[in-house]
Amino acid sequence: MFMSARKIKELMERFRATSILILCHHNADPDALCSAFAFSGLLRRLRSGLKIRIASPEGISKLSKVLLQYIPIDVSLDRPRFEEFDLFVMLDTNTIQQLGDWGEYLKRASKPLIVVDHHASHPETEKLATLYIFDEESSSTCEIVYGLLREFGFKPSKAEAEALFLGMAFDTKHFILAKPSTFKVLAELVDMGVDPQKAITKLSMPMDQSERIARLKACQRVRLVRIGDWILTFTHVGAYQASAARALIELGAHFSFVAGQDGDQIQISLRSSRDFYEKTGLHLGEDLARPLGEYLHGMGGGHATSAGVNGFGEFEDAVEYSMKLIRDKLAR
Ligand SMILES: [Mn+2]
Repeated sequence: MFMSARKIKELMERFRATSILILCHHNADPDALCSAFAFSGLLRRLRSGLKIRIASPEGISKLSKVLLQYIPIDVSLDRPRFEEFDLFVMLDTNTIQQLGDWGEYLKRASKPLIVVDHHASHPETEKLATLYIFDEESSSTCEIVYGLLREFGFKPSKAEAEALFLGMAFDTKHFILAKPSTFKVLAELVDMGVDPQKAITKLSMPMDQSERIARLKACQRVRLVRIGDWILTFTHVGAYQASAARALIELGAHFSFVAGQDGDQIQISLRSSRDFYEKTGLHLGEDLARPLGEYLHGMGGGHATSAGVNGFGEFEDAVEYSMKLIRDKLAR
């Protein structure tokens, strides 16, 4: 992290960047959206008159839409004309696959790319990025962006402070996953005028009827596998895979695998409990999602207890291969 701020400045100068495209991952969550907002503020402080566009492929999440009422952020959902920009920034996103088909446009434009992220780094992204700022220890991309603002000696505006607070609150599941460093940053943001109780209520949203049904259907179809004392769950559902995967962990599973199939395409959400990761050492992003993504001719990655895969293949086949990977890891 150290010296990252200077590298950003150097890069902007080296490429004489005057128009910058900031990209969030598809279905941008509050961390992606809020970090994009704060990062655009950082860039504007570095150089006046910059043309900055924030864009999110395949829309933004429902909760992010709610936050747009509070955060003055202009996010474009249409595919930008990549060739019009001279610098790209990718936030909270560790593979260009998470940009959907925009990833190809980004590659083809072959312009300098800054990646700021807190997910496990991906070798392909390492190759693509001109500057890769990642910190897997960080609670959120917002926390990293806050660190960058401070490295420059910039004080976030009230709106930026609030946005950063919301992104951090969201990614830490309302501070359950917060680290000591997170609380230090949060305290500073509160000093800047963020009302934590007011802010946090902006993140609660009633659950959709369709999400409830997807979660319950996923539960109904669960296949239970027990390995020693570990309870593993495998299931599939047409939508809300991530939500269903979380729900299964809340219900008591140590591990959940929820796939969604669309023709020959398959997307999989993986979650595990903290103790499962700590006692088995199985890192979902690295030990499971990445090799499974390769196996399915797609891409996978993520965190220790939360990861995702996009690829091609059949549910049964993906389950079988995952079981093999898990058994191998647990046997060690
Ligand atoms: Mn994040």
